[in-house]
Amino acid sequence: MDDAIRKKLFQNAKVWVYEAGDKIREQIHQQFKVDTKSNANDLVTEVDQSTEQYFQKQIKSHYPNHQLLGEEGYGDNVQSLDGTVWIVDPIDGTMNFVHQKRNFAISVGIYHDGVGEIGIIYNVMEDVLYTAVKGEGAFRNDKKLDLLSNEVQLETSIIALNSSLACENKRVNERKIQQLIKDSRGTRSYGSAALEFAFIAEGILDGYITMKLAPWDFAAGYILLNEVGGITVQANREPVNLLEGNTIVASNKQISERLLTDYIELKE
Ligand code: 2AM
Ligand code: CA
Repeated sequence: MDDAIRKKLFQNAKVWVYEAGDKIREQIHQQFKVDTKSNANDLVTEVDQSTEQYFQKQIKSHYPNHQLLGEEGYGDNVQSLDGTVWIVDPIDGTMNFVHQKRNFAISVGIYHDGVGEIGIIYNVMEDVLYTAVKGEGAFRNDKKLDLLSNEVQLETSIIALNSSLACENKRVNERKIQQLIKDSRGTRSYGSAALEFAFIAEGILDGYITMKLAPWDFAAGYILLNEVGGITVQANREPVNLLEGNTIVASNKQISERLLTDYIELKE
């Protein structure tokens, strides 16, 4: 992608994310409708929907040739990553949004011909914006983030886990995950994949393992983590697939290898 085009795209995306954040903060203490999707704990609100519609309108009016892959279905039926594709989660961490009214993020990843160009994760209630532009590093607000250290050992690491990993009948061997809980310094579960990626990029978490994530959950985080030298792969060591669900291992290079070798055992 041409540098000037990428720069303008980044400016626009940032403005729209901030505007969407303003709208969410305006609505958060009002009554909003909460529905369920695939199961009783899979929540969606009018705010998720109106936020995605806002992105849809902005993207289509400024960039009619771009595609939008969005969680709430107001985008396109994206079948390939050819051209420019916006992968948007209007609210990542909807359960936190509903129950806690904090700890959720807007997540926007922009890909061109399959290459991650721009990643933006906005922690709406803390007003912290994480950004990454390919080849230019990652930022937390105006502060450039350091490259991840490969010195850190698993025994002194904090690893974020999606809690369903420790349950039986999942795709990974839960006993190995239980061992990881013992062997690492500590584990956390924040309930927003986008924020969990951002926290690794920031260096306040050392890794993240999670069951099936949708592309919009990690599209921005993947770009952010790339820019600080982090590794994001599927649990079977294959590259992530931005068009389907992935079981994800994200961390610095050294911890990534250790997690994949010692703690991830896939079930049939
Ligand atoms: P969401 O809030 O946008 O649904 C919580 O552990 C993380 O997993 C959140 O990022 C959440 O995103 C995501 N998540 C929750 N349910 C999911 C599902 N059924 N498929 C994929 N991701 C999910
Ligand atoms: Ca969401």
